[in-house]
Amino acid sequence: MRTSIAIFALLCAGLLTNEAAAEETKLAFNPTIVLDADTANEIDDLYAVVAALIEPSWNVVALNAAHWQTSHWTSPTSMEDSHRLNQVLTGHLQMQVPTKRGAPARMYDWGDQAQHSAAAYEIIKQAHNMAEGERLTVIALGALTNVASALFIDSSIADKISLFWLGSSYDFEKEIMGTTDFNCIMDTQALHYLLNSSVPMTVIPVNVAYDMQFDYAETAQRLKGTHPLGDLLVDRWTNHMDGSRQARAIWDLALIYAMSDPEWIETTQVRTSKDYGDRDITYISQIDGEQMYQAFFDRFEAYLAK
Ligand SMILES: [Ca+2]
Repeated sequence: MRTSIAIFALLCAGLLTNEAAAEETKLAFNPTIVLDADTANEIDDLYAVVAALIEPSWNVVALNAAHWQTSHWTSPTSMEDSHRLNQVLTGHLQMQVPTKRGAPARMYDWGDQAQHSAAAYEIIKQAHNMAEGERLTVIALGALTNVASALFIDSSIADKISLFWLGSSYDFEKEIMGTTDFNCIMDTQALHYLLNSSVPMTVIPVNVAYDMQFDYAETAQRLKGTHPLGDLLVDRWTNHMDGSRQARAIWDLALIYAMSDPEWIETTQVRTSKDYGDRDITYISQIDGEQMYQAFFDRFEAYLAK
């Protein structure tokens, strides 16, 4: 009798552990989404924007352009370049998603720190359009300028948005957050403004996103000739200033698939240090990069076949 009670207890414990694990990996968010991308910066944003736009369960209500003006290798018009490329992508997909210009540079250092852009005001508008108790999902794939500026202009949206972002690094063993990666340093004012806010944040750090690698030969073979958009995605890789790489992380896409396919990830709740907001963040701590990699081609082909 005692043995069966013990076995029953163990079974229950196992069940609870599994349930707890499932609960831990679940990323809850409203499918009403503003996507904010520094599309012209690298290669990965294009793949991520396409994946988000063709995700059938999502409703992308606006596609914002972000700058990377702080970088040493920026173009003179980084935000505008992203904006134009966003329009090219929606054009290829024949989608009427509104494209909004974001900040042309990082937030100001003092006074009215906000960059007053169409993208920032779009986030505010869409946040207030949400039903009572619902939060707009904001996915940021670059500098956080547009999101932080929206919050600076209208602090009431802290209760109306949830932020999902690729950025920072995190050492899960030593519990140390790093903020010297590209997306952090493009706007440290914006990063600290959001860390010190109550906006819920879910973050995929660059060291985790790195686990999804695309192979150039396979990417070209699967995409080239499928559609002008497939050609564009391959040409972007070839023509980028470091286009000679045979494999590369498609960073931003990892966040999109972490959200759409949470069974491929694990998450960890992190309490940031006092100098980084002293707040809770959901960190994506592991991904199944191979599943994500293959999913992109399968879903792109399925979308074109429709
Ligand atoms: Ca990006």
